[in-house]
Amino acid sequence: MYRLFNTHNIRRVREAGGLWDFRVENGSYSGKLAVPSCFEVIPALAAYKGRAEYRKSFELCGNVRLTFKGVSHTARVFVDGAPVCEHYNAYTEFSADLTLEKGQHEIVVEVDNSYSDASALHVENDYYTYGGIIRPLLIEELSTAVINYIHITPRLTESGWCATVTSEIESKSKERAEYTLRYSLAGKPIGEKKLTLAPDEKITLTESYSFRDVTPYTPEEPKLYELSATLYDGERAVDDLIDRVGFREIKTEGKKLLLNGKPYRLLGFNRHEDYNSLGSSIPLQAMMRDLALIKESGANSIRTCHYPNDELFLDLCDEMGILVWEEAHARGLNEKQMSNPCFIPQSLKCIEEMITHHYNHPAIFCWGILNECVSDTEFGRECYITLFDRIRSLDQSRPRTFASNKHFKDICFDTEELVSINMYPLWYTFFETESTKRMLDKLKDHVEETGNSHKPFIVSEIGAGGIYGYRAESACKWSEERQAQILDAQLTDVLADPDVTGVFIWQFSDVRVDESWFNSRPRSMNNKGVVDEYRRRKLAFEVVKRHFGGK
Ligand code: ADA
Repeated sequence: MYRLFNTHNIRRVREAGGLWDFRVENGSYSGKLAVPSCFEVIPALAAYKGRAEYRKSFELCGNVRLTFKGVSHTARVFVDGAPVCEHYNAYTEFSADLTLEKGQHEIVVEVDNSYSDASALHVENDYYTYGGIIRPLLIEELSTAVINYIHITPRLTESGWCATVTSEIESKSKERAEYTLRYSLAGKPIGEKKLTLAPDEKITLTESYSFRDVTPYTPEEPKLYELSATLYDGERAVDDLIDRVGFREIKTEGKKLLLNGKPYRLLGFNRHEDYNSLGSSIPLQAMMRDLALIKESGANSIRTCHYPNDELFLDLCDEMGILVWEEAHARGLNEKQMSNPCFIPQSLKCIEEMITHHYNHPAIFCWGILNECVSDTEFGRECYITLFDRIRSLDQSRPRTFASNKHFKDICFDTEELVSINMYPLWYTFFETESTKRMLDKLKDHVEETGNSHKPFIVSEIGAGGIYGYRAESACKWSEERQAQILDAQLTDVLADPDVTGVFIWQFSDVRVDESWFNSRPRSMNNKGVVDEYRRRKLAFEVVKRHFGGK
């Protein structure tokens, strides 16, 4: 399963899952491997870093699109021995279009999860880069033209809801042809457009429609509508694409974040895609388990630290009314790493793929970039501006932000619509350790000095470590008791401050990290979860539930 709803009635799409022939370059394993999955599910490969190869044959014919929802972290794809595409970054979708004679065709996917100068975003880090075809792979049968995406931007006007609908249509034919594109919402026709495509031409069409009698999307009532686009050649339907829309608007008004005009306070978690021995390839039932716990805690939002998430998870957030800060891939990169010539191109590509494929999710309320990167130098500032400009060129409907740890030296608060700050008072000794309130007040004063106190202010990370099952009367650091005490004190001060628009606890669950982080990460894990990697609750879970009003 790759979406929670049917995305096509005309286009034939099948999942190319199941068992593939698989081997790793160093010869330590060859056999079968499930797609999707991380290759770390094979015990012998639990710490494997390097190249691996998947191989499987399929009956294919005509215009075919191979759509990869996620390959970690570099993919090189071959069909019948010929290279067809390659892609960098584990967390965004990519595809390859082919025209094939009818018959058996062998697909080979070469995967690499090792670190090198060719990888500016997947680096040794405080989360783990797993390996493999971690998300679904689709085989799509195309006709003479294809609808690549439909983007829907709802807007509330005096006379009710309307929406701009932008579609990208691509010719897969060597002939010039005329088509009709028909839209419908929840099965009701809403409009059509005539178009002509030259051979191999790609065009975008934008229309506005009004929707008088729709129910707004709110977290309390997350009403979703299926919007479908169908492409006709005469009266013959040649392609279609169905996506979902929620009629909601995100705006800021001073320090407030407005959802459909009403102030909304974010009570959230940072959540990595890491599910104990399944790694970053998480099935629907495990996503459900996380969201059930998150909902039970009283949280109403999630930050996808530090990369775009699986769209199946975003579908669930849409359905459950859990708002999402989705983030382009980057964590804690220094000036040398941001000077890697691959850094800007790989970051821009990640942003383009993230927004192109996730644009319609009503749960996504903002786009984030460059977590704790270099936002305190002119060089770094240019990078933030370059990436934020690309976001704005792709989406004018959502605010932008980045989580800063440069605090009193940060010079980029003016480049974003939401000011977000990571802070760990009472945990890390280099922070103000007596009082979260004092630390918060100092940070807000600095934001005011930089002329950005008129914007919503979010505590994008706050928390402490606690090792599941380690109980100590001393309540020493790494005990569950101390983690619960610190989170209690932090949340008391943060939530008592009316200037704080939202808070995201670091973090939902314990996650694996690169071994180079072992000295500050017992078990080579980031142990700041309120549940451990098996989703077993720590004492801190009940503390969060009390502060977030969980039931
Ligand atoms: C930073 C970083 C997180 C994590 C956290 C921690 O704020 O953004 O990814 O590393 O610190 O656990 O210290």
